[in-house]
Amino acid sequence: MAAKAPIQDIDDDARDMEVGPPKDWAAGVPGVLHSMVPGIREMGARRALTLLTDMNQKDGFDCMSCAWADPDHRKTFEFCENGAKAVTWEATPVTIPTAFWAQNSLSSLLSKSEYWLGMQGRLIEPVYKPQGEDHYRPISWDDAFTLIADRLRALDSPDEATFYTSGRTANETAFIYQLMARTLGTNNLPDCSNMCHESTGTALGEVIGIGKSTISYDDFGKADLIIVMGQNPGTNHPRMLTALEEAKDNGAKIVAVNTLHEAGLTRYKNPQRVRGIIGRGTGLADQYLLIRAGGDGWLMKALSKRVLEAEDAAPGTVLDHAFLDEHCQGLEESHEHVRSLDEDMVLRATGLSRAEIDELADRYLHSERVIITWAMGLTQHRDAVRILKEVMNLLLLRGNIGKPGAGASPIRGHSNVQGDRTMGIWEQMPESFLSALDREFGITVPREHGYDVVKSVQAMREGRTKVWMAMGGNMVSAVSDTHAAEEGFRNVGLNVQVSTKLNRSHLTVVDEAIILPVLGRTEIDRQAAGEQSLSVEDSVCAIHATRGKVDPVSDQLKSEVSVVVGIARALWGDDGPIDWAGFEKDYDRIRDHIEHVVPGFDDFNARLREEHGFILPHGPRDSRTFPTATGRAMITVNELEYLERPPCRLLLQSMRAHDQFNTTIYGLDDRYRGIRKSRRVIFVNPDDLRELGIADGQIVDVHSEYEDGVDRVVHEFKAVSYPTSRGCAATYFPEGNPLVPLGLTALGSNTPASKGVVVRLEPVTG
Ligand SMILES: Nc1nc2c(c(=O)[nH]1)N[C@H]1C(S)=C(S)[C@@H](COP(=O)(O)OP(=O)(O)OC[C@H]3O[C@@H](n4cnc5c(=O)[nH]c(N)nc54)[C@H](O)[C@@H]3O)O[C@H]1N2
Ligand SMILES: Nc1nc2c(c(=O)[nH]1)N[C@H]1C(S)=C(S)[C@@H](COP(=O)(O)OP(=O)(O)OC[C@H]3O[C@@H](n4cnc5c(=O)[nH]c(N)nc54)[C@H](O)[C@@H]3O)O[C@H]1N2
Ligand SMILES: [Mo]
Repeated sequence: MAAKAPIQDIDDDARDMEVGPPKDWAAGVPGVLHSMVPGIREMGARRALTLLTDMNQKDGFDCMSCAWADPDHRKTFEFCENGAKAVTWEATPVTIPTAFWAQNSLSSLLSKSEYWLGMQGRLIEPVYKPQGEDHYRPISWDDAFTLIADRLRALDSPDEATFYTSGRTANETAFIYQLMARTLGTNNLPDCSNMCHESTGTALGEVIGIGKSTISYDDFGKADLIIVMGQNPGTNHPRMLTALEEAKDNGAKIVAVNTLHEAGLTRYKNPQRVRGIIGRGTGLADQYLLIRAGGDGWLMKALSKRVLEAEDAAPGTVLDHAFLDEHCQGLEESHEHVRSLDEDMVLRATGLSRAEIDELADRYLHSERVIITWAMGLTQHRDAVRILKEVMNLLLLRGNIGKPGAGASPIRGHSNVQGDRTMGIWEQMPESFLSALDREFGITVPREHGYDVVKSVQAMREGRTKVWMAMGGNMVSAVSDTHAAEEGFRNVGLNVQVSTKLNRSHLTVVDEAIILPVLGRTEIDRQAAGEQSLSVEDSVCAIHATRGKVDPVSDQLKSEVSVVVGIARALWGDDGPIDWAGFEKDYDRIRDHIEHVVPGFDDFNARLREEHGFILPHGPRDSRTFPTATGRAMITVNELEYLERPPCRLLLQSMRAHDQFNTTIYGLDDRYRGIRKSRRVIFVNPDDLRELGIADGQIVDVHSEYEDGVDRVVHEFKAVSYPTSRGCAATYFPEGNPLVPLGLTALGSNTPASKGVVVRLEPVTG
């Protein structure tokens, strides 16, 4: 195979950083060219073309780069620059040779960057690190399964084992994985969603009875107003820009609410249109609100207040009375509460002017169909759940739920994070699901809630976790408080990582560890009954098949399904109530069980084979039926928190650069923000820099401050003057994670509050 892994690591030194002006547009020709070149160079033209033309197509595979929905009318190239990077990264022909493990000790690998680790190529053989040794070495699949089963059997309690899932895992795998954990007897099923849209699930669950988006793909084209909050689609959901452009063509207005100016929200050059190639592209945001961190709940409340005042001025004409009377509860209490909202507090908490808020209120009042979309800028705050309940309050007042062109649209991150939850990956699945499992398999699964991500780190640190297993992901780098997390991981007896590529979660191990290499989305999965398809659920509850298209990079790889089955059979043999071996032969059998356990999956196998798959039922979206305790949507009263910023401190968020997928780093550039050759940047408003006496470009240490008094610090970052809102700074994740205290989490959802950390900058001299 032609390509070689890099021998040199890339040295990320803030002093090498080149800083140019941020761009005011996203995508377009450079985007697509950037996306094609590395793929073709590394994989060879044929493999690259097969993959890029099969991506997100019927009969093809689902792109793993985000959970954006597929339109019914797909284009030949239904992918974006970052999707192409994700595919290239996975489908690379570079593999890690057996000699690598003897040549590289764990201690030496720990000094390498995530970039270098990922660039070593695909993991292709199971490896094992015995206690007391500093090297992994090859182990057979059977020995690995037996060893894992032995350690699990030896536990004093099944709750000493924890089973993590990252959101790339397909529905079928997720279903049998949670079944294995629960058959063993634990609900310890943390997942990346705990760090992602958990706040969304909590808030929407309370308000409308279901934690998922209330819109379908076509609603974007029917909306009058789309408010995009706390989200950077130009980098993280690039295909969403096409939907926004189409909405604009149909007359919609777009408002961006963000702590930063993001290129992709300003202007879009569509690579599939002539206008995008040669023209200026489409201006996207009609109004851009540069909000103070964590201020979004206050903004929503201020808008609700204006809606209620408009109703007072012209009774019966502003609120959607028919909807409120028939479907909602709590309007009066909320009305009372919002009426007394302190406008000065609103201005302080949002950093916006009254005129800006009035303008958005006016837009809202004059739009019949409004969609509000959001992502991590809203969910990763201490007050996230209340912020999202205020989003819902605003939508409910004018009936913007369950009608065409309107609704709440959380945009999910990992490509199947939503589906994993539907399949039971959650430490607190409801009784209805657990009893359905019992009935279907003739077992009794535990009822006590298990650990989420933050609780599982706490359990590891306290020595309560003996076996840690991860179906994908890189939790040690993804979770907050990196050093605390590393300490926890080093306490675990056996660490089992099911992975495609090497990352730091394989290295922060002390006792025993095993890496099990698996097929990726792009690769053909051959089992006894023939080539297998899997299924995924996107952000708008659409279920469709995904099927690998190229030969696996090695014939030693197993599918994720085979890995779960291998461990389950080593634990329980073939005589128990569950036919594990049958699951592996033919994934249709897994789907038959899903059909019996999970509502909405009737006739699963047949419908999955239909052209576009199918959409899961959703009461609020389909018929304005709300599966809450009262059967009504809840308008709620929320006392919002004001995110304090002590003098000479900044509110820090950690977010994604353009050249990364979560903890996977593709390169050191962040093209749209004008940053090249280093990721060690902290973006600061020019007025804050002046006030702090720090020069643009100065090298600083960043310390976070939290009530536990621990000094959390990252060293030698370059302070760069940038259009962020006053007092609000930004850095990248995972580099910023050591600054986020483990205990700083969203109330109600326990999501690390990685978008609202109080920090101080200390200039580095010399
Ligand atoms: N290429 C690529 N695609 C991805 C990913 C990736 O890493 N790379 N990750 C995937 C995953 S798992 C996820 S969850 C999504 C994440 O998608 P995003 O949520 O877009 O990801 P972030 O980079 O965290 O961006 C957060 C945005 O919120 C803004 N923000 C921060 N704080 C606030 C605030 O208080 N209020 C407001 N209004 N805005 C705020 C930030 O400036 C930034 O624009 O993307 C998915 N897609
Ligand atoms: N400070 C800060 N922290 C954050 C965030 C933030 O915005 N700021 N965002 C949070 C969010 S939204 C999320 S979702 C989490 C992400 O947390 P995770 O999902 O745990 O992390 P990833 O980086 O997506 O995982 C990458 C690894 O997954 C493995 N992998 C890739 N493809 C496959 C596959 O097909 N199968 C298997 N088995 N393994 C595979 C590879 O080994 C790769 O190294 O991070 C969270 N952490
Ligand atoms: Mo995410």
